[in-house]
Amino acid sequence: MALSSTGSVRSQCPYCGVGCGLELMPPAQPGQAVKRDAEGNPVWTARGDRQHPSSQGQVCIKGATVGDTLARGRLSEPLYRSSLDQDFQPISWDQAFDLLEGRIRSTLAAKGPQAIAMYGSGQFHTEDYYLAQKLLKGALGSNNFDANSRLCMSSAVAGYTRSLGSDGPPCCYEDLDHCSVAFLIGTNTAECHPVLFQRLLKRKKRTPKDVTVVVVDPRATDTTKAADLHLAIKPGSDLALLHGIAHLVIAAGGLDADFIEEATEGLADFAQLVASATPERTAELCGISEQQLRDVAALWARNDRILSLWSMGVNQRREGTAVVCGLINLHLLTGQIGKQGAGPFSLTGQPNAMGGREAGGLAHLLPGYRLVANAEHRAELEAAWRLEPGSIAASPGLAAWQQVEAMERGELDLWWVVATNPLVSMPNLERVKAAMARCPLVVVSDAYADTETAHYAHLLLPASQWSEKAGAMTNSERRVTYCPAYRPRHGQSRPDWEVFAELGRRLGYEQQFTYNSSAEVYAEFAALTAGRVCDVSGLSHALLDQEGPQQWPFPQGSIASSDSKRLYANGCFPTPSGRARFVADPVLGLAEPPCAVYPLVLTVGRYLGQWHTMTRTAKVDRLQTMHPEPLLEIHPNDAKRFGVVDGELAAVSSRRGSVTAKVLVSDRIRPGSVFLPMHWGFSQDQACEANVLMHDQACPISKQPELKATAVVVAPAVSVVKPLEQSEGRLQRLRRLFLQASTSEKAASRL
Ligand SMILES: Nc1nc2c(c(=O)[nH]1)N[C@H]1C(S)=C(S)[C@@H](COP(=O)(O)OP(=O)(O)OC[C@H]3O[C@@H](n4cnc5c(=O)[nH]c(N)nc54)[C@H](O)[C@@H]3O)O[C@H]1N2
Ligand SMILES: Nc1nc2c(c(=O)[nH]1)N[C@H]1C(S)=C(S)[C@@H](COP(=O)(O)OP(=O)(O)OC[C@H]3O[C@@H](n4cnc5c(=O)[nH]c(N)nc54)[C@H](O)[C@@H]3O)O[C@H]1N2
Ligand code: SF4
Ligand SMILES: [Mo]
Repeated sequence: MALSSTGSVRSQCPYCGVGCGLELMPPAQPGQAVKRDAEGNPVWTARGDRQHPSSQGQVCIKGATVGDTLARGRLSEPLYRSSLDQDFQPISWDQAFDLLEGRIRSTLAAKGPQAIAMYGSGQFHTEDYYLAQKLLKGALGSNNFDANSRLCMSSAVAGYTRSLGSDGPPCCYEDLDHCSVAFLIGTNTAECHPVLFQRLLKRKKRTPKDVTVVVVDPRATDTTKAADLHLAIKPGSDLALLHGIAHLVIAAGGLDADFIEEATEGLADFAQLVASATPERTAELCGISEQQLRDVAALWARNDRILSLWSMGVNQRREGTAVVCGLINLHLLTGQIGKQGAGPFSLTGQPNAMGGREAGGLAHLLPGYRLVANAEHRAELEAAWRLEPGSIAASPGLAAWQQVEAMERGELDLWWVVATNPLVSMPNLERVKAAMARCPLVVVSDAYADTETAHYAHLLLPASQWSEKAGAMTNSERRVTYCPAYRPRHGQSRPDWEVFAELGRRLGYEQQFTYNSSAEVYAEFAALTAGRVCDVSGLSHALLDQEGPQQWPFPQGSIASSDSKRLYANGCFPTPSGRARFVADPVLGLAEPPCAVYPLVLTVGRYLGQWHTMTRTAKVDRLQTMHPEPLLEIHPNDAKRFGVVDGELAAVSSRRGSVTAKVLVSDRIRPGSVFLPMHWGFSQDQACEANVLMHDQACPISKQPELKATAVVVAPAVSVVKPLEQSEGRLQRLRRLFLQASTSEKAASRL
């Protein structure tokens, strides 16, 4: 690990997919008292790393306060209970491994590998991801590894693959400095990718005429404040909008005929489809004026460096893949790809969801952007992993929601949840709880003790987290950063990759899982990417540590900081024909449109200062002060119609359940839509389980659930309904146990 003269270290921020560089300063600085958190644990201070090319010294409030989150409330030792109505008891790691090994062996014998599943996370390091694939898909022969990226990036993965032949965002952050139009669709960049947003905002302020900012979002957000044009479309009407824009671009002759001729296929079918997407029809479907539509289409037809940025407003949709392809269609139509300042740029959610895709971390993937369904790909990995031919099953495993359905049917005997908190983040939560309660062994590996999912687990495994384990992460612009272990491991916690490796050895794969360090794991993974789109075969922990973060492709023999800024600059795409494809999908709209009983569309998203299920951000006082509670955003007309009052409680109900939240009346949201944050799960004091309300319908191609829209009704709430009254006994017991554990740990974790 490269140490500076002040003892500071460099890493990548472990929150969002911008992947800013952080410089971490040790708790003891010369002439100053040791900095400690509220529990007395020493705290490393974070600031922006000026040497990191992606963020150039910038950070947001989450990155800046990450040091405060690392020691408090941690899970310190393995805990076990044989049934959910019992208390957890501490056990040793040895006992935990015996239990896991025994149950895996008996499950394999009784039901076969398909009865085992792991649900992982874009917050893994690449090494964790890679060994999880080797263990599940290789050693156990179960492709049932999926990650929370299924709820996040899988429509982007599917859309890129369908349109361009492979996953892989073709753009880079520098494109924000060069684009003439920034087309932001379904992204609240200001709150969710703040450092990128600030970069765009700075440019916009400096030279307002150089860049036109378009934001497509049913809500006015902090992002729309920077917009020249805000299209507050009806929720779920994005594909209609994109087709409507294509119609006008074609009508205006704004096509890039040379690019289309040389580098694409399928225009005829697409043009035929969008011929009916007339401006009148589009404006009507989207709930915007025809003039607004024409203004935006004129920007596309001008054919001048268009960068589109998107995230969950697009991906989390029953037609998520179709919307991604619809957006890429516009880039193909206008030749806006592979050039400086142009391209379809998916903003990644989590810090290493990109690395996860590279490592094959979804149920249909294998490491190196390979596919489970491809016999050659399977054979390549079986050979590399020294496994018998045929060891890797030929069909994709269970995707996230399918894992829940399999538990419901009693088909899963072991569900292992690692680095994600599905009892806040999955849709249709009551169904997930009931399904988990049926599963004979639920294992949860987490850094923290008090996650909602732990309440439905039998075995809790303490994970060493970022800062305590060395590994690599890839950010949205394909840049890989080495993240060193700069703090001691908490209590008995272990890095996830180490746990997977030990289990692999115990299951009889001694040769395949013997590693002395995560650097060896990375080296093995990197070699497997040679010749693939995501080639990182020239990277190693040592190179990244010495030379700093690097973008891929980075084949063996590459020189550090070589130009890998953009993919497809030569107009050649990794499809069989070498051409990118126009995709002609008809418009479907929302899976659960509003109706007479549930007349509003609820959308669920994020606040700037909270991270997902708050296991980390709830531990930072500044962030709690910023967002002390969840608020139901509702338009004044709707507030009046449903009789709810600003600052008072409302009940929000869908076909699946009900939650209460304080009302925020605001004309920033479209009439007919309401918004709730996703963050407050049932164990928070201000619990508001938004995902109890959400349906589980998913995009048939990407299998990504429509977490952005469900039909609800709102009414004044007469009293505060205390969430999950009945599970309070268990909740309190868990808290007590974890409090005991964290007190004893405090002393141990002092430097
Ligand atoms: N502060 C913070 N930052 C984060 C995270 C966090 O938890 N907190 N999480 C990270 C992760 S994993 C992710 S995936 C990203 C998510 O980043 P974003 O996708 O930017 O965040 P969201 O708030 O989920 O949703 C974005 C916007 O989609 C809009 N939307 C809803 N329905 C529609 C629709 O039908 N069409 C369109 N066009 N827009 C719609 C919502 O109004 C919302 O403003 O953020 C990352 N960054
Ligand atoms: N309605 C609705 N639902 C949503 C969304 C939405 O926009 N709307 N967004 C979806 C999206 S995009 C996402 S990404 C998900 C996020 O949802 P989750 O993945 O459930 O959220 P996190 O709180 O990030 O959970 C990560 C967990 O990993 C733990 N952890 C951190 N580091 C480590 C480690 O190194 N090892 C281990 N073992 N554990 C660790 C943390 O303590 C935490 O419990 O939510 C999804 N759910
Ligand atoms: S923008 Fe994202 S990566 Fe950068 S500091 Fe904030 S949370 Fe971390
Ligand atoms: Mo995400």
